[in-house]
Amino acid sequence: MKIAVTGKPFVGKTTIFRALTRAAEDHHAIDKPNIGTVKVPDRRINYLSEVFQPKKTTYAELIFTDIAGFEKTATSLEKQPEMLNQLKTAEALSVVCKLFDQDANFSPVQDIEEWESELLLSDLQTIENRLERIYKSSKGKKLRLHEEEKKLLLTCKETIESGTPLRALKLTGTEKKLLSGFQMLSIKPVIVIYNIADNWLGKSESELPNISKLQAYPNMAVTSICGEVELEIAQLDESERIEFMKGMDIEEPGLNKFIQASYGLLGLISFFTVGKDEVKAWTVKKNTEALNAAGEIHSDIERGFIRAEIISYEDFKNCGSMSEGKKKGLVRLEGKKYVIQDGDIINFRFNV
Ligand SMILES: Nc1nc2c(ncn2[C@@H]2O[C@H](COP(=O)(O)OP(=O)(O)OP(=O)(O)O)[C@@H](O)[C@H]2O)c(=O)[nH]1
Ligand SMILES: [Mg+2]
Repeated sequence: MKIAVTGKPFVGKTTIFRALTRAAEDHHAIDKPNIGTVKVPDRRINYLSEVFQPKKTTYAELIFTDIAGFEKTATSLEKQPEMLNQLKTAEALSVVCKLFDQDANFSPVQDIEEWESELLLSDLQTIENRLERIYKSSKGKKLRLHEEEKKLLLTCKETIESGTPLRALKLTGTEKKLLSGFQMLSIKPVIVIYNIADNWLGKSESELPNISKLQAYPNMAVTSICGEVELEIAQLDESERIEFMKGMDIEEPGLNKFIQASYGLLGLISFFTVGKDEVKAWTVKKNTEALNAAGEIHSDIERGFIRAEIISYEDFKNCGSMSEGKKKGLVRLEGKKYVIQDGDIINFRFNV
């Protein structure tokens, strides 16, 4: 799962990226993004690891990319294929807004609207290109598949022309599939990150200046971070970090909030496998069935699936051990069609 860190120039994207990935340097050139992997913090994994004392503990991961800022110019994205590619191949976009410069006049709502309008322009271009190709290739004939696609694309076009991102559309499964190949930008989930000054730390997003008018669309989350402080925290070692955070009255790094918000926004959940060798978090989309979850681990487990032994994290924590869970009848046997729940601890039985 890849999330692009985007926004206007000099708003703190690279600072936040470096804090996220604990990357020491800013490597990126204008046409080359920084790419980094980030562990998804999860207290449940910490606990399971304490209980099982495994040789290896593996957290879920997200990939972040940091690209150059983009300005408001009608053709900017189309003329920057590498940047456009980074945006198109990301599952979600985060947009950083500068709120740290005390002297400046903030206009985060306008910043986000301008940023969004770049996405809309790019999508409009994609749609127009495709419509033109359909007209050309059908040569006046009405092909059923093309008609469906055309109708959907025209709806998208209308939506965009009214200034609304495609995120706002209610689409059926088939329509989503039809659109997926185009990698439209304005349909991607968005996380707004307010990069705030450190004296705003601890205040809720609604108290920040000038942000009340932000249009709320579905699949949009808002969080605030102080990029500079986060980078400082990230560069400290474990013991110094705790001291520093105490001193600043911070309970948890703001980045954790952001990472967890991203995870939720992408509709992702975790299930766990446990044992002496490894305690591991696996990432699946909500509504994934047991058989597909098994396939995430290994195709053999999917192929030879017999059943899944499952205990929820909460039940496990209340019992303290697997054998106690079994005694109390909290370890369930589930079949292929069982829908995985966030926090399930699973042992797959299989035979190949
Ligand atoms: N005071 C303050 N300064 C910050 C904060 N975050 C970033 N900066 C400063 O803002 C400047 C730009 O930060 P970058 O992280 O390079 O911004 P960017 O968005 O990656 O910039 P481009 O990649 O050039 O578009 C740097 O001088 C940072 O030190 C913050 O939270 N507080
Ligand atoms: Mg940068």
